[in-house]
Amino acid sequence: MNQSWWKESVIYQIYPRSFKDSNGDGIGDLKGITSKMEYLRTLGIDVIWLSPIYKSPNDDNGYDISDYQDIMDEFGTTEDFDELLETAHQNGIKIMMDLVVNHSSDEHSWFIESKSSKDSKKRDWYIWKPGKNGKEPNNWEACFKGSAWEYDETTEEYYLHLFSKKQPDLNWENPSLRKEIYNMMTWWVEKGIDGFRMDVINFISKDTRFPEGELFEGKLYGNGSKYYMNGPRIHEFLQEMNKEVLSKYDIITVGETPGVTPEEAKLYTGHNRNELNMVFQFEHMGLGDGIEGKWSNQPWKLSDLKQTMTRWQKGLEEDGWNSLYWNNHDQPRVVSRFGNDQEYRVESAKMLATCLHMMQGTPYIYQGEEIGMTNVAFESIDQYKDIETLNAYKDLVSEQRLSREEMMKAIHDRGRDNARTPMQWDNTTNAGFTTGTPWIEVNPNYKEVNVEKSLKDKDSIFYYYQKLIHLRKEHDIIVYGSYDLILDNDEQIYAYTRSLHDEKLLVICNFSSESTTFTLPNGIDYTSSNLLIHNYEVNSNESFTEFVLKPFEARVYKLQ
Ligand code: TEU
Ligand code: CA
Repeated sequence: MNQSWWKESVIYQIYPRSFKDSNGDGIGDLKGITSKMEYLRTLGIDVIWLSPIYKSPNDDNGYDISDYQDIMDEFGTTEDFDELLETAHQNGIKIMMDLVVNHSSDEHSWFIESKSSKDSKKRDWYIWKPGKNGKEPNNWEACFKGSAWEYDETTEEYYLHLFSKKQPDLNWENPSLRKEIYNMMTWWVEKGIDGFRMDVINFISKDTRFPEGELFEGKLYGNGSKYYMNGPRIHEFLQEMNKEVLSKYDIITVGETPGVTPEEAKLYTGHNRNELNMVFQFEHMGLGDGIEGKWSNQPWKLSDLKQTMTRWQKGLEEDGWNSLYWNNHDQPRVVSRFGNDQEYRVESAKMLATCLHMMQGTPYIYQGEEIGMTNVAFESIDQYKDIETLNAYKDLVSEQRLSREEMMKAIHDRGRDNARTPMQWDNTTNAGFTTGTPWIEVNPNYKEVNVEKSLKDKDSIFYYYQKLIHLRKEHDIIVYGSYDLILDNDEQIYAYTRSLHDEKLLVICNFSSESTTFTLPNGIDYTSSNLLIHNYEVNSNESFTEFVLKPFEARVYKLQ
C-alpha cells in the first residue's frame, strides 16, 4: 500500500463559533483558536480542520458564505487568520479549510448579480427555473425542510437551494463558475493552507432534467436525492478540480459525501482516480434512523454497527482510504450515542476512541471529544439555535408527524446543537469559553467535564487520546495493517484484528455496561503478546485468550 503523510495523520476539527472567545462577545473566534495551539500540540494532532471562517450572514453558522476570500466579522480579520496559520505551522500543525461550494449565501455578490435579471452575466451561476403550473419546478424537499425551490419576484423564477433558502445552489454546469472556484482555491493554497474538507461535494452535479423525487405517503415534498447525490458529472468535475488545483500541491483533501457506498467511495478516492484523498461516509451515523430520518430515532444494534464499519474497512482495503469519525459538528456526542454518558462516561469514551483509532484510516477528533463532552438536553426549543433543528421542529410538529415530546426527545438524542455547545475549558463561569454571554448555552456539566480537570488527571480521557495518537506514530500496523472482524455476531463485544507482515493487533472492546467473557477464537497464532493500551487495570500475568471484560473495557494487544 502507498504510504502518505495524510494517512498517518490525526485530524482535529474545530467549530470556531464554539471553541474559544477571545473578546467577550460570546462568539468563538480566530484569536481564541490561536491561543489554544499549545493545547492542541500537547494532544498531538497533526492537522486542524477548521469549519468555515469566511464572511457569512450566519444563517447556517458559516456554511452560507457571502465572500470566499474574506473572514467573518465575528471571527476576526485577515491578519488574525495569518497569525493563526503561522502559529499552527510553528507548532507543526497543518490547517485544512472547509470548502463550501455546493452553494453560497444569497448575500454573495454573485447571487445578487444573478438574481438581478435574466440577462445578468452571472444568471447561469445558480440554478433558475420557471414555475410549473404556478408551482415549484419540481417536488424536491430541501435538507432543511420545505421546498428546495424559492420563488424570486424580481425575475419571476425559482432558484434551487438544497439547504436553506439563504443557501442557493451554485450551477457547476457553468464553466466560468467552476474556473472562479478553482482560482479561489488556488488563492488559499498559495496563502499557505494545507488542504480542504469539501462540504457536500457529492451534491454539486445535478441531473439537469430535474425529475420529480419519490413522494412518501402523506408528505408534501419528495426525495430528489438520487438526482443530486453522486450526479452524472460529479467525477468529471472533481477530476477537473484535481487537475486545475489539487494535483499541483501536496495537500490533504476529504469530501463530505452523504449517501455514498464503499463502491462509490472507491471512485472518489481510488489511487488512479485523481479526485480526493478520502471521503466522509454516513452509514454508521444513520444507524437508528426511522421514518422521519434521524428525528424518529430507533435503538441501534452493535451487530449493525460492526457490519457497517467492517463493510467500509474491507471495501477500501485495497484501493481508496477511510476517514474515521464518531463525531462532527452535525452529530450528537459519541459518548452519549454509542457509549454511556453517566456512570461509565470515562470508560466508554476511552473504549470508543480505542475502537475507532485502531481501524484503518485517518482518524478525526471533534473538539471536546477528547475530554468526553456529552449531549445536552435543553428544556425549551427556544434554547436551540441550529437551523436544521428549528426548521424540523416547526415542520414535523405543525404537521403532527411527531408530537412535541417526541421531537424534543429526538433533538436531545440526535440534534446538531449537541455538538455545538461551547468547549468546556475549566470550571469558571461559562466553562471559561467566554467572559460574556455565550451565543448558545454551555452544557451544565462543565464543572465535571472540562479541559483543566482533564489535564490534571493522568488517567483522563485526554491523556488516553494522546496515547492513541502516539501509538499511531510508533506502529505502522495501526495505519497500514489490514482489518478483520472476529466474533461477528456478539452483541456486546466489538473485536477485530489488524495484520501487517508477521505482526497482528488484537482490539477488544466491550460496548455494554455489563461484564462479559471474551474468548479468543481459534486460528489466531502468536508467540508473544504485548498489551499496548487499556482503559482498566490489567493484571500482568492475566491470560488474554479468555478473560472477563468489564463494562466498556477496551484492550489492544500486539501479537507476534
Ligand atoms: O452537511 C451536509 C449534510 O448532509 C447535513 O444535512 C448533515 O448530514 C445533517 O446536518 C445531519 O443531519 C454539511 C455541513 O456539515 C452542515 O453543517 C451544513 O449545514 C450543510 O452541509 C450545508 O452546508
Ligand atoms: Ca469573540
